[in-house]
Amino acid sequence: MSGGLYSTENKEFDKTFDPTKVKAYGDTMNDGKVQLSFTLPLPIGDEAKEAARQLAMKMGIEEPNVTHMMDMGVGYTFFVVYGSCVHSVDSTKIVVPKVETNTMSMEETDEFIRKNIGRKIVVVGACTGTDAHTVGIDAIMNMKGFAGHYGLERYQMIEAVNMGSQVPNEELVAKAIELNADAIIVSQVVTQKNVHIPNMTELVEIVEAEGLRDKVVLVAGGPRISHELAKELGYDAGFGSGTYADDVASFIVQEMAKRGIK
Ligand code: B12
Repeated sequence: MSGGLYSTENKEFDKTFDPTKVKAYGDTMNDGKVQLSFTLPLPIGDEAKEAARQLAMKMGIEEPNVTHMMDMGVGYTFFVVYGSCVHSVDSTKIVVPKVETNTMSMEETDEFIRKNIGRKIVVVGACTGTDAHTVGIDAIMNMKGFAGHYGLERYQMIEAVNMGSQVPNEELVAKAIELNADAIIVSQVVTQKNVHIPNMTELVEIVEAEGLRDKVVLVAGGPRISHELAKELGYDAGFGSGTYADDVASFIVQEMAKRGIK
């Protein structure tokens, strides 16, 4: 076998590699070596260090070595622990739902729109709810884009409207209606206590209540947003870390073409 997730390439020196029982790699195959960091709500000292060691053992770390501890103040201590994790994963059984799109360059997407839709498309985006993180949605929408990939504002055939952060779902949908948007794109970065779930759900409900669901392509993104989660919540696609405008633009225009939207 060669290539892909189960590749045995470059493992000819160690015949003990088993794709059905993959363990963490330190410096020899299957040694299970991992490093983890966490904070305990305990004051720094030998007892806190021992608590960190015991907790690591309960996590399946054999012979844990507390290599670093730091006083975080007011009775909290930060730890770095090194050890051998006993657990393994069967990499042959892994299935990750992904957005199925042929990612095109900005020029190819513009050309695709000219050929298949015949007019500029309108994309409205925001980071919604109480979420104040603007960098993700800016990376996708702003002219300069992210990591050498221009944002949607740079596309000749896309009218991109970035509403910024902390935008209520009602306002986002109202703007989409006002501009006759073809796509609504949403950023969610804060996922503490699953705050993104009701917020993302509310948007879908408003879009449906306005009778827009078949008309707009609905996309969500953020570091902890998976395609699977977005689909579950009623979106057409979800994009995680490392997404570029190219991925989103390609998805939107191909989805529009699939639905026959002109
Ligand atoms: C910068 C930052 C802030 C800044 C934000 C400034 C700003 N204008 O954006 C400030 C200081 C305001 C801030 C505040 C808070 N933050 Co903050 N913040 C960060 C930090 C350090 C970087 C985020 C970032 O800019 N990433 C860079 C961008 C490019 O990456 P990205 O967002 O993942 O975007 C990419 C993809 O996810 C995707 N994507 C994102 N959005 C979209 C949308 C669409 C449509 C698509 C297709 C793709 C897409 O494409 C992007 C490019 O590839 C992260 C930690 C980290 N290192 O990630 C914490 C982090 C996100 N913050 C966090 C927290 C908890 C907060 C606060 C709640 C802290 C507090 N207790 O007050 C507040 C929340 C305020 C609020 N109301 O939202 C946590 C979130 C934890 C969680 N699981 O929810 C993090 C992870 C830090 C941590 N480890 O605890 N934060």
